[in-house]
Amino acid sequence: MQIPQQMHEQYIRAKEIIENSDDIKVYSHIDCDGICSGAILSTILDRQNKTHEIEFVNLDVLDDIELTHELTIFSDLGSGQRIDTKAMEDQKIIILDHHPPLRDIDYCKGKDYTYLEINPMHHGFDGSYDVCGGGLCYFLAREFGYMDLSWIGVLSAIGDMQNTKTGRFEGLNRIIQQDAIDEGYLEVIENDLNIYGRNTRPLFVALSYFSDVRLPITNNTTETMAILEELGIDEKHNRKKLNELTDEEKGKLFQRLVEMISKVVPGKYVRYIPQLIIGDSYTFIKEDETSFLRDGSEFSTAMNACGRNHEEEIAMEVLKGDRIEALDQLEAVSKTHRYNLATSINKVAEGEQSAIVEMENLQYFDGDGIKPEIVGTVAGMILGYCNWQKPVIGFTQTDEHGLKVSLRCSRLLSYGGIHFGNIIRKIASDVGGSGGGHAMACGAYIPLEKKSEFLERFNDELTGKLTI
Ligand SMILES: [Mn+2]
Repeated sequence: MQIPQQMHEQYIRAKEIIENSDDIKVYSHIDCDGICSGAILSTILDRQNKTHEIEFVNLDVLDDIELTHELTIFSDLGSGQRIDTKAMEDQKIIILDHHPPLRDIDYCKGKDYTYLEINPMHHGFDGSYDVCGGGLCYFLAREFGYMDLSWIGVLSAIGDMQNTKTGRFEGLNRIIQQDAIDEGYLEVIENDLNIYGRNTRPLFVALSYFSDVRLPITNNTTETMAILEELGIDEKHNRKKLNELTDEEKGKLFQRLVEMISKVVPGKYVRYIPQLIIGDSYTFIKEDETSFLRDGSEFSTAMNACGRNHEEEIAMEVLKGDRIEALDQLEAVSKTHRYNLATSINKVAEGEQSAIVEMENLQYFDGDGIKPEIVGTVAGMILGYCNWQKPVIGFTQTDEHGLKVSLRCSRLLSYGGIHFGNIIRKIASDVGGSGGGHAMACGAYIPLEKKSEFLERFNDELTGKLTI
């Protein structure tokens, strides 16, 4: 795998533009991918002695934005927004984005300002699986010779769920992964047993969060302990973490999970079972053995926690190398985040009466009082309490007139071919809102009074699509 010639030429051009600019502003997205993008760009600019400003934003503030600097760089966003309507002569714009582009590759021609958009979709790649924002920024770093930033590119791709379809990286992501291995930052174990919490959670706890399918072990640590003891993996006074298991122990646990899942999934899904529990694992080997930064998934969760709590600067400082003050702050943010999630889940699923309402083809809950930033994560965790064969939708009010909608579903549904990101985009726009996202994790903003209409249309849209 190589960067195509035309794309590489764009990077050479981007490097020149940066070298010839002094007053630089970066806009990046507020999630793990966007934060990684910002950290990579900021490191490049620091090393080039370029003063710069970074702002992490939501997509909605970018349309018709005033450009205030000589050079404005947009990372992990920009391709889908009208960011250059107010561009003045001699201003410069660089976009590094993997989302569907509004403009084609020749758009830059004949403009009186400099416009350079690097988007993998202009070069025949898939922005969901081949490369994401952080990866695109890393290729710029690579052009400057900064291969040591490759691990941040890998982290961005994990955070962006680029590996969900096959359990491994594909396309341009393979280049980034290889650089990170060659530079001594990354170890990849292919087809590893993949259960979230590898480095920080006792395995019996990690297993109890299994929610793609409702199993006897889901939310049941008594059961997970019993199984681990029976398999000879754990003893009462010696509870292990996943990273402490031998290959043989991982094999036994894999077998048992496959048996359990096979009993409850319809035939159509049986062939996808291994994908639920097997995938490449990513270890950042320069991080401390016991740190949550050592495992790619756990590190990316911490980055997302910062985004959801508007603490992107802390996340960026950790990425840029601060392992003292910023790391303490990062732990504090993660802790608050976990506490907020737990209280929200308690409210929705564990109270006297479950707040989950089931319709024919979907289920939903009203997340009254749940912050819009975390309603999606809550929906994902709620899956373990409801019917995995239907998506779960969470609502929460953003202001007097607006509703944030978040959808999560079992990975099995998306492996089965359904893409909820596309469905939610359509239904949201039908009711006067906007939305989009991944196959199994997506969201929308809709007018408050359109909630029932949204639910009805969504439910109708799914008729026949979830048949098993
Ligand atoms: Mn992204």
